[in-house]
Amino acid sequence: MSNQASKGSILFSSTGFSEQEWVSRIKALAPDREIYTQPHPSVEYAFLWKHPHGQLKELPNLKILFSLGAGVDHILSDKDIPDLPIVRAISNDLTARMSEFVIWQVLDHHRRGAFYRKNQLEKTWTDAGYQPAAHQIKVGILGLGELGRDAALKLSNIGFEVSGWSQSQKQIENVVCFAGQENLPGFLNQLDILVCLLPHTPQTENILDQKLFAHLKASGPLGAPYLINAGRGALQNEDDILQALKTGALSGASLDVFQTEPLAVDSPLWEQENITITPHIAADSDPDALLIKIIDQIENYEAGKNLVDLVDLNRGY
Ligand code: NDP
Ligand code: OXD
Repeated sequence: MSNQASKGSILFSSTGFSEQEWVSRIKALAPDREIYTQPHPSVEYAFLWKHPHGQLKELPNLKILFSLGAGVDHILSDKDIPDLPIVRAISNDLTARMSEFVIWQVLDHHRRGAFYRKNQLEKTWTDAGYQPAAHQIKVGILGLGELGRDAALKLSNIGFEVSGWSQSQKQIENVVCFAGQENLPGFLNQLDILVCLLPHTPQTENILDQKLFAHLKASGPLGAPYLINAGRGALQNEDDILQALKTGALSGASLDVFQTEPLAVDSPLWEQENITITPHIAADSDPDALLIKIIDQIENYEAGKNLVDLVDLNRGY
């Protein structure tokens, strides 16, 4: 039908995602829309993951920026983004995958995975001593948003004693909720395992540093506290983490994100026995789970409905 008004076209722009795979999925879900992989004046919607900065500044028909990730620091760090609504990725698929990652790392530390893997390599039949039960272990989550809340509830269901920290006060069943800068030390000083699921903003940048580690307690049933960061690399001071491992302020760390990604081959983090490194895979989502929601949002928007999952530009997340 050639007289039908054409539907708003889409720009897909990413670094690190397979363009071929994503574009073919977008085409399958939105067969009636043009898809571009380079800026084009007709583009109305931009699907973004680490796009080349400056690329969006002269697109006269652009209406909405969609982040293909939960985090939007990759968009907000572009000084040339147009003043348009930004919608971020929130999906049950992504949330469930992040909780899987957090539970994996918490349980691996709790049940002394590294110790037993090393013993197996050396064919050594030795136990690690008394194994505390989950209810004896205090896990704290920095960030009680979409991801932190789900991880907190699931860890609590396993039996861990769970607390969390956020900007605004939360109420979550069986989770002790702390809020605000003034309550950060009280949150930190009771923990055995610290999980970070904060977004990267000017306020949270470098938050995992020596000053924060100084608030952690010296020892608990598993020894010194253990750090898990799946938020962003910019939240962590890697020199301070190495120093904290040296002094014993931290017993180990699971890091999924890094100041510079990919992590440089000469980074001393690779050499640390008590660090588990994963290459930013904590919650790699099913593209369809994200795209179905985005295309639905576009259809709703074109039908006059309000957008959901909008980024609050004042808060920066
Ligand atoms: P949300 O925006 O839903 O939650 C963010 C949480 O952090 C909120 O509870 C918020 O508090 C809290 N927060 C933000 N700033 C501060 C601050 N200054 N002080 C105290 N608390 C603060 O984000 P999501 O849970 O969806 O995602 C979190 C982050 O996880 C993403 O931004 C991204 O960086 C990372 N991520 C990493 C992935 C990976 O594979 N490694 C995958 C997906 C996401 P409040 O609720 O009061 O606003
Ligand atoms: C995200 C990520 O922000 O994968 O979704 O890091």
